[in-house]
Amino acid sequence: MAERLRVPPGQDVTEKFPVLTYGATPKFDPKKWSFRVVGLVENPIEFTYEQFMKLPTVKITADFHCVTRWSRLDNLWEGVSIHEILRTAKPKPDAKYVMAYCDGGYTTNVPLSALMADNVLLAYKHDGKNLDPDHGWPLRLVVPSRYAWKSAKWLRGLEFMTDDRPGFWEVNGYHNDADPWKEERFSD
Ligand SMILES: Nc1nc2c(c(=O)[nH]1)N[C@H]1C(S)=C(S)[C@@H](COP(=O)(O)O)O[C@H]1N2
Ligand SMILES: [Mo]
Repeated sequence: MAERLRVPPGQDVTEKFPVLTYGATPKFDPKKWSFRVVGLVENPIEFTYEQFMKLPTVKITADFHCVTRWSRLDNLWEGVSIHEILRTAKPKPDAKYVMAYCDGGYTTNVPLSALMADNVLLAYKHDGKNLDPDHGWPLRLVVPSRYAWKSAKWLRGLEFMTDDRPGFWEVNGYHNDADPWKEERFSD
C-alpha cells in the first residue's frame, strides 16, 4: 500500500530494469568523447572524458517512471550533480529552457527550472555499478521529476535557450512537460 502511494497513476512497479531505446546503442570512444555546455551561458564548456571523470560526484536515490507504464523504485544513481555544471557554466538570466543532445541524435527538452532540482544529475553509475551501455554509458542525464524519456542516455551536450523547443519524442507525440503525477504522457 505504501508503495502504491509512491507510484504515479497508471504505473506498475517492476524490479527489472528494462531497456527503452529508439535505435541502436552508440559506441563509446573515450578519446573522441566530449561533453559540451553551449548556448546562453557565461562560460561555454567542453570537457574531455578524463576531465569529466575528475568532477566531484554525488549519489541520488530516485524513482524512475517510464511512459510505457513501468516504474522502477529506489534507483541509486551516481555521477555529477547538475549544480556542478551550472556553477561552472553560469546560465545567463534569459536562459529558460535546456536541450539535451545525445550520441545517435536523440534530443529532449526540459525547462531550466526542472533541471535545477536537487536530484538532477549526470549519472555514470546505477545501483553501485557502471551504467550498462544500453542504459546510457558513459553518461546519462537523470531528471526524476519527469517521465524517463527526459533522462537522456549517452548525453553529450546541454544547450541553454531563451525559448522552448521540442526534442525527439516531444515532436513525435509525447507531452512537452512529462510530469508523471499529472499523467502528462501524450500531447493532443
Ligand atoms: N539517447 C537516448 N536516451 C533515451 C532514450 C533513447 O531512445 N535515446 N529513450 C528514453 C526513454 S523513452 C526511456 S523510457 C528511458 C529508458 O531508460 P533505460 O533504457 O535505461 O531504462 O531512456 C530515455 N532516454
Ligand atoms: Mo520511455
